[in-house]
Amino acid sequence: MSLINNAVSTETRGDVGLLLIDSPPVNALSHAVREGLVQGAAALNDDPAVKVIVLACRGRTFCAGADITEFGKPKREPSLQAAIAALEASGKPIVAALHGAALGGGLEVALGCHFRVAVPSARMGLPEITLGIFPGAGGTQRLPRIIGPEKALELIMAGRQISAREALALGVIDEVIEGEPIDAGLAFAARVIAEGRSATAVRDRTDRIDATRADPSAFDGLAEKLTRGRSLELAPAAVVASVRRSFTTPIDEALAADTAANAELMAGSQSRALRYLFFAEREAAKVAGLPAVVVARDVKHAAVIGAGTMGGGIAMSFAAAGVPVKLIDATDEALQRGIERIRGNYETSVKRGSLAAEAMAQRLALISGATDRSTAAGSDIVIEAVFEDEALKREIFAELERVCAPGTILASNTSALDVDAIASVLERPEDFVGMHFFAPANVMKLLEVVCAAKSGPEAIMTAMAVGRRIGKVPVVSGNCDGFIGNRMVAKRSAQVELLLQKGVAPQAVDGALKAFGFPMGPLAINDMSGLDVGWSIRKRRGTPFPIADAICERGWLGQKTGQGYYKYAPDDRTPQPNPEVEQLIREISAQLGVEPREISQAEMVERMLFPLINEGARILEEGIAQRASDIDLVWINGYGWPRWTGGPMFYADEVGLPHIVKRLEDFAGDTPGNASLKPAALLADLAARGSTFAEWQKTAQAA
Ligand code: 3H9
Repeated sequence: MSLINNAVSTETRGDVGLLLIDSPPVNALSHAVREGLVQGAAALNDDPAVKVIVLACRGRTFCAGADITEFGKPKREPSLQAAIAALEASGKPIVAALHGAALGGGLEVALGCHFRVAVPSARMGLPEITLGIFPGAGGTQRLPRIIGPEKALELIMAGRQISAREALALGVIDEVIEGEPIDAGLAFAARVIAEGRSATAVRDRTDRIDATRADPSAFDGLAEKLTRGRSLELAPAAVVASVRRSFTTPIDEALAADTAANAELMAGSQSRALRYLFFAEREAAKVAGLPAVVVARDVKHAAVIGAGTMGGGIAMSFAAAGVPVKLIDATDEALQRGIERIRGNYETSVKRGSLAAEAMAQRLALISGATDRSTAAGSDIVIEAVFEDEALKREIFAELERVCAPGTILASNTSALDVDAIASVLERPEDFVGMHFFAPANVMKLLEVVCAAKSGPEAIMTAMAVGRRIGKVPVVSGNCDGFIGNRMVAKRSAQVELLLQKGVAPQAVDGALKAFGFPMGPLAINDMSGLDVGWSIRKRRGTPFPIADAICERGWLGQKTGQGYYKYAPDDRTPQPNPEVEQLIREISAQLGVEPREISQAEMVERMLFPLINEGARILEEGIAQRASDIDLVWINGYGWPRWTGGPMFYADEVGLPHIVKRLEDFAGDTPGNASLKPAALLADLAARGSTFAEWQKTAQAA
């Protein structure tokens, strides 16, 4: 073995040269790897004994792409494009042998090779769009040349990963070979030599792009469809423009244009935000303050108490991850209703084509039903998802503790109750934890893992691990009214009510946040969930909202009653302006003596978002959230905050904390008595020091 540098080495096996990357944890294409690839390929080309080169990677994966930690830093040659060009120009054919994941730049490297083989478990894809950039190291030029521009566009726009089988069917790879990746590469290389196979560099192929060049109408139609509704994001249009260059522009010119376009995206705030979220998701898995080694308990069976919409959604999440789950409700009727609702959801997915009929059957087979809570015994985790009645929840947990073995995780899906009060009935409170799912629980990614005062490390880590296993993004929260997300949302709701009182129509309120990038406005969401939900919370808290309450008093409870803030035609969920509500708003504003005035969209956005950011700062001060980035994940995954702005705390840093403090003071000035608009001490302090939430987080983590 010859070491080229600390990341790349070469070996010879008979007449095959091995070019090996070994750069843990994921063989990202750091400067050392790029340099090693160029020098290693040159060394093997100079070796007269070598006829074919196999490029493979050590460790758990082929290559996770460009080294994201290098983005935003000064560029070092060779660039990834240049390293790939060197491989493609190799006088001896190179076979890329893929295992684990070949993602982004990792797949682009493989596309620069002359042949590609993969072990059956390998996955590949170009996920750059999820980082706000596009595969600018040739992925947008080479993938269309082997699978056609339309298929390439679909894969790159979705950032979707495909299996080795799908890659073979599409023509991304030449063969799927069982066994160790290096052996697979060597076996294929031996055949290349024996059969004297000639190799055409992908850049020189035109057979799959000729048809689109002659008639781009299918490509144009697809591009229009795939960018629809994404006009606020910069990367999708850049992907389309770049893939279009694959059939309109000579490749070297196209690659140069790609470099310039990608550099611009990479330097912009959208890509910065998306890269930040990539690391934030990994950081969120770490729970501060727990003993160094805590092993999550193995969850082989789960049970859910309560077969309502929430319980059913949670059960569906377990079934989707292949975990057998028992759904338990008090009566056979409630149970059957719950199971029928699940079946109905699956049937809709099958009709839409998003779920195969066999997968539906497999998932249904994993969901069993029972009416006796004692049948939860034998499950490794039991999640209670009954309605928000503290006495009932306590009774359920007392019984569960009696019937389940010590060590069974007992979790409550409460969104509104004090988890310490629920846990107070338990003799083993260390086994108890809150697991707050978001509706629809089978779809929404957010899971708040709520730590009660006595929740044990294993219960917390098991909830986090099981959450990830069932496809959620778990975030740790301390115990307080509303936990992280709903506590912050309450501050926005108060401002929404005030905007209505100032004479702004519901569609203008929602329009402002939609223009910011939220998929739905808060009032349309309230109509969808049912206005009685917030009404009962306001009554409990003693915080009346004159307009919202008046709407509820008239029996207008949202979509389910045909009108709420908006009107709805029968069987149509499209919100239509509601003149009756607009009249009601005028009447109540007049009674309250509020002078209606024009409010710009920018001001509405600030009025709705800055108070919730302020509450986020309080949540950090109190240690309810571990990190500012955890708060961002809550909003991105549970409340539709547009990903490309990074979440509320990242966005606050981008806007500048002094501006936020100033605007909060302005709003407090025209909203007397609203104490929550007073800038939080942490926010005021960071703003005064010219600091940011990101810097605060870095210092807190280092401490
Ligand atoms: C790109 O390629 C651009 C090009 O087109 C060129 C344009 C000009 N860089 O996820 P894990 C770290 S853009 C740096 O927990 P898993 C990660 O932070 C790139 N670091 O493991 C973590 O660190 P820590 C396109 C990276 O087994 C550790 O590795 N590629 C990178 O669950 C383990 O990661 C992508 O977007 C990276 N590229 O999943 C793929 N990737 O231990 C990104 C990972 O300190 N990566 N790290 O927390 C992934 O999707 C997953 O990491 C992967 C492994 C599936 C590979």
